[in-house]
Amino acid sequence: MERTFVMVKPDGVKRGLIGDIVSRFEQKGFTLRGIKLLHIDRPLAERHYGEHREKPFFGELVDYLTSGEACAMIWEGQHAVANARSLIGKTNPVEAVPGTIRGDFAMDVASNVVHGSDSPESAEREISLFFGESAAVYMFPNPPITHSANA
Ligand code: IDP
Repeated sequence: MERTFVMVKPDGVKRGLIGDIVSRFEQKGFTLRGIKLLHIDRPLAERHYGEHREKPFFGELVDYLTSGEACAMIWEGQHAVANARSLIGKTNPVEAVPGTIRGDFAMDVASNVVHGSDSPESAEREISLFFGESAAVYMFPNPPITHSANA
């Protein structure tokens, strides 16, 4: 079984798309292993998109990612990385086929609603970047995490 890292970016959260996106992953057959809402700070955004540091749109990309809350998720399944990328669609929504998340919900490459890891290695790097130690907890829901009123 493979895991991938998926994130509803701030424009997707603001537009109320978390539910629809989670639903598409569930319907496809993925298993949800971790989910959290967070406000990404600039150092985390810069690390996450480090490979794009030299690109002309890097500043705009970091502004975008830090502009509001994002929803970070770990999804597990067969060929999780490739299956997630096909659900998400092409980077540029102009090229993303209708039926994909970007094809259905986005118009502009600078606000394309969702992120999905591009390789199993990136997925593991991004999972530890966003979930840290807790990734292991989320990975093995047995025994489940219990929250006690006394904790
Ligand atoms: P991906 O998100 O489909 O893996 P990448 O090429 O890794 O695509 O780009 C990362 C993110 O950078 C994109 O999802 C998009 O938000 C942003 N981006 C890519 N190209 C441009 C651009 O030309 N202008 C503004 N933002 C861009």
